[in-house]
Amino acid sequence: MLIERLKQIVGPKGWQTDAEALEPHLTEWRGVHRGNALIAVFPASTQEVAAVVEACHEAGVAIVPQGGNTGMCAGAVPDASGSQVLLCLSRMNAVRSIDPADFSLVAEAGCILSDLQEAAREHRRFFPLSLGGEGSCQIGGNVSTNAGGINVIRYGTARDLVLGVEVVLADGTVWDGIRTLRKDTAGYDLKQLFIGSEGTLGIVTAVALKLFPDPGQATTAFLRIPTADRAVRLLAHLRRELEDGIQAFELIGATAYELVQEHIPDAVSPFDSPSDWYVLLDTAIGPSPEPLERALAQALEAGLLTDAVIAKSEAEAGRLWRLRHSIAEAERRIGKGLKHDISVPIGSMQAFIEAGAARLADTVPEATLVVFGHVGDGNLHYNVVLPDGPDDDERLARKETVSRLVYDLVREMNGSISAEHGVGLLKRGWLGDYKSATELELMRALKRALDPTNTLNPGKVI
Ligand code: FAD
Ligand code: 2HG
Ligand code: ZN
Repeated sequence: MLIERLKQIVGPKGWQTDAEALEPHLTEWRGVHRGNALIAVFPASTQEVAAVVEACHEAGVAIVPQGGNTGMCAGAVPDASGSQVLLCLSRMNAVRSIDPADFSLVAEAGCILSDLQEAAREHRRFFPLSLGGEGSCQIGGNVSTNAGGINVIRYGTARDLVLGVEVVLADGTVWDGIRTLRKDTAGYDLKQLFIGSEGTLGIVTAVALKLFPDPGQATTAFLRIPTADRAVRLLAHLRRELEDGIQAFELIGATAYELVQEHIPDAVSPFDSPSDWYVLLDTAIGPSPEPLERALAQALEAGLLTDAVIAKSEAEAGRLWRLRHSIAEAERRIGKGLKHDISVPIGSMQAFIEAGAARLADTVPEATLVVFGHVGDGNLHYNVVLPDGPDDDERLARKETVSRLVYDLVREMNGSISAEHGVGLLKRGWLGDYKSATELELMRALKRALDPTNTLNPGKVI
């Protein structure tokens, strides 16, 4: 019987069927979706993952891979049937090797992102992937969702940071694609198939990552700006003045900012009076804040900002970043808003914000807009919170209307309905409406080729 076989493969420490122990693995971060599982397995090695996958494949039972379960689109939770096997990577958390001279690191998929940042730092190297969930998300999950975060403007998304992957394929075969080569044009770049595929094409068991020279302590500034379009102009100005030394550049709308101050006890605004928009930025320009001060003074003169605070210490910078990184948590506390992690060309951002607000005010005047995001990447978190209420048919229809309105506008502006969180379960229904038939068929062909029996994370993405 499958359950007994799985227990044997992973040993006594490697499985759970107890309801209480399973609970945190069955609900996604916001509690919007809850599933059930036949069993959760916690393999300790690639060989164990391969044996688990082979056993499930032979038994015709589906597998849902789970990393830190911080994902925002219900990709890591099983369906409600109780017939799927949850495969958690948390015990595979070893750093296999760090090569400072090669600026690379090889780690198992279950390593927590902040632990990898620290491991790189110990060797005076920098691993730039950074996001609010970094204390609990795993590198396997980051790679499987092609995570973005705050440093994309300078270092790219997870995809840009991966040199190689080790993957267990749908029948249990292990593909050892761990390489630290910067150049390799021998055939298709297969690792790209698994990056961002949300566990539907293979289980990532290890990754080889790029490291960078340690840029040292960033200079952090928090700004009040009058309109969102100033953020785009300000970014262009700072990139020019600081020789592209901008490392992070985040836009925060007033509602998101107020939510944080209301719901996160230690998040305190550095400003005495409110603004419609704020920018939080990090620069990698060496220890002196002087070039940033000069560039900000010019921006003030040009009306691109109305006030600025530059952090005087690492602790102060940490407090400013806490304001930004707490937005998702603050929003979670007020309910289950409709999340739209969209992107549009940077030049269209202001038009998107204006048109979105106008259309939503017409259609759902009762909605609250929580807008923030990674401006430098053209990525906005355009979240719409409706007043509390039971999810009856009318409310569900209203939610659908809201998301369609947002996604239609995204399409009009040649954007994407998902810039960083992925599709998972929540956006699967939308993908068909916003991708071309050709793209969808290519995706299905890949899924059929790599997972013909639909063993890996069925019902997600496509
Ligand atoms: P999970 O949630 O466990 O899984 C995500 C998906 O990947 C699922 O489909 C799962 O099946 C699959 N998966 C997980 N591990 C593997 C594996 N080893 N092999 C194959 N498939 C796997 N995302 C951003 O991009 N940018 C942000 O700025 C950002 N900020 C966040 C802030 C907060 C506070 C939180 C809670 C989340 C944030 N996220 C952000 C969302 C999320 O995408 C990331 O947290 C992270 O990349 C998910 O990693 P995880 O280990 O938690 O994956
Ligand atoms: C962020 O940028 C995350 O903070 C979460 O991507 C976004 O909560 C959200 O909508
Ligand atoms: Zn984000």
